[in-house]
Amino acid sequence: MAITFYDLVDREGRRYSPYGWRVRMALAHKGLDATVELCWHSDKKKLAFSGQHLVPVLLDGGKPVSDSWNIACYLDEAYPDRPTLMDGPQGRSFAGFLNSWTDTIIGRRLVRSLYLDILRSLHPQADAREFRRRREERNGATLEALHANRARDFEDINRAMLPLNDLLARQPFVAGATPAYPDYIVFGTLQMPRRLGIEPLGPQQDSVMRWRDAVAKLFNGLGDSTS
Ligand SMILES: N[C@@H](CCC(=O)N[C@@H](CS)C(=O)NCC(=O)O)C(=O)O
Repeated sequence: MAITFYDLVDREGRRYSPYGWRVRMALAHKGLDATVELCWHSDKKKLAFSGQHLVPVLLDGGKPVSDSWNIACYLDEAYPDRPTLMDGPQGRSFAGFLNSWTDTIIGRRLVRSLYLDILRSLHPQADAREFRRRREERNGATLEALHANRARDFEDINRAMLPLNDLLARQPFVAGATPAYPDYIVFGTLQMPRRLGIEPLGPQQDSVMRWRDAVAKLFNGLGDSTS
C-alpha cells in the first residue's frame, strides 16, 4: 500500500523536525518507501485530514496516523514481518519511557534554546508571527530571552545525558548490539540542532558523539543527507 509521510521543511529545504527524523529513521529501518509531503509551521490546512495540526503524519492506504510515537507503534503492528522497531512489550515499555524522557528532559530544553534559529530559518510561507506568539506564550518569555539562556540549557542537557554516554561506552547502540527505535528517538532529537549547524554536546559526550555519527551513517547515510 502507498504511504505518504508529512514532514516539516525550512527555507533551505532542510527537514529538521526531531519527530520527523524519528519517523524517517523508522521507515528506513522497516524498509518502507514513502512519498514525502513537505509542510511548514502553521501549515494547518494541509494536515486537517489528520484531525490535528502537527507533523509528522503518516497516511497509509488512506489511514492517517499522527504523533511520532503512535506512528512507530503503528508501523510495528501494521508491518510485523519487517524488522521490529521495538522488541515485544518490554521493548515497547522501555522505548515509551525513553520517548517521554527525551522529550521532557532533553527536547524541551533544546528546542526552546533554538527557537530564534528556527524562526530565522522558517519556510517563507510559514507564519512567523504565529510561531513567535505561541512559543512566547507557552514559555512565558521572549524568544530572545530563551536564546540568552542557551548555555544553561546546554549544561543541563549535558548533565542529564551522562548516563546515556556511559551506556554508549559499553554498547554500540541505545537498543543494544543493533540499532532500533530507542536509537531513533534520541538521534531524532539531536538532529534538530545538527541540521541548524549548532552543537549542544560537550566534550564529555564522547560516546554519544561516536554513536550519533554511527546512526547518521545507517541506511546509506540517511542522517547525513542534506534534505
Ligand atoms: N508529540 C508529537 C510532537 C509533534 C510536534 O511538536 N511537531 C512540530 C514539529 S517539531 C510541529 O508540527 N510544529 C508545527 C507548528 O507548530 O505549526 C510527536 O511526537 O510527533
